[in-house]
Amino acid sequence: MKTLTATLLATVALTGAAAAQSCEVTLRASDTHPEGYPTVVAVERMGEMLTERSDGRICVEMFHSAQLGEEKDTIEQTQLGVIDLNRVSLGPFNNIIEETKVFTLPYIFRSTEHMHQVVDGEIGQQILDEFQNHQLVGLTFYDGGSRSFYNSQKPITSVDDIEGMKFRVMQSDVFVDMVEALGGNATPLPYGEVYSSIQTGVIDGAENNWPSYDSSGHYEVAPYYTLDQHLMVPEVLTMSQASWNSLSEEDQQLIREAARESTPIMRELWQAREAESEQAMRDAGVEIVAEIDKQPFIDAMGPVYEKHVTSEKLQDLVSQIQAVE
Ligand code: GTR
Repeated sequence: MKTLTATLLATVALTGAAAAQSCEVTLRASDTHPEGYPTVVAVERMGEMLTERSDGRICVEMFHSAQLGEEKDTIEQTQLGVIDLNRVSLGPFNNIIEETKVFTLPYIFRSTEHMHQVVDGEIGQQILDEFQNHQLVGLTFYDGGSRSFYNSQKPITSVDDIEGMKFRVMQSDVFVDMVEALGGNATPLPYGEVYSSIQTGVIDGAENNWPSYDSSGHYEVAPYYTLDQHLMVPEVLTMSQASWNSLSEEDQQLIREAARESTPIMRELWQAREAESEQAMRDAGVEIVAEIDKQPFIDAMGPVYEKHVTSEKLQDLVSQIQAVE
């Protein structure tokens, strides 16, 4: 009996060890958002698909909540191969991959549907392909909703109210120029520094979508939110080219497919989360300016386009995006 139990235990232990060891490849994934956020869940689901389809050989280990650093730093780490998978906004790529600017221009997308048509089509693929020239592999796009201004001072009801106000922007010159074109002052800062910077009055506010405004707690220190929806910045799932090159073509294909399949999952989660967060913000007592004339905001963006859409390549991409129905 004793021997049998011992044998059984040994077998269980062995199976356990084998299961733990069967992940031949563990991809370290980074995200600035907390557990349960749509981008985090989508990459975790992608990991489950990969593990299943590779018979347990490939696993994804998620480091959420900026555990591996702020986006600008994690991008560098991904280029170096320290981080394997990185889900980031396209914004911080602007200063590295010029072509990404076209998807981050203010009011470039007319609607979520327009953005989906563009990023899911040929233009989206062209932008993903650009990552290859920067030690990265562009896998798929996720939604980032519409971004609007919020601040600690007053309800913004027109462009004139922005005059002289200080806003944090993502680390990209496009967004610095965007705020300046509206008469404000822009401070590029990592996401993780926004809360305390508003709290201490270093900046008056920032801009983001409902779920980020909610999950970051920024609404606690900046309770005025104006739905001017100046940006719709897609998010992107990237992989380190160094990690990519270490895999077989079959495994690369598995990753490409699972990444692509994670996009509709993300979008469904996103839609629900956007509505939930908007409601949570209303319940928390945020003062929302929902009725705002966007035309003066749109009209003010001319200089941003002039300054950033300079090469023929970018001009052509912008025209192509605008032509998509
Ligand atoms: C969020 C986005 C993040 C990050 C953040 C920011 O909407 O999902 O990836 O870019 O905005 O403002 O830094």
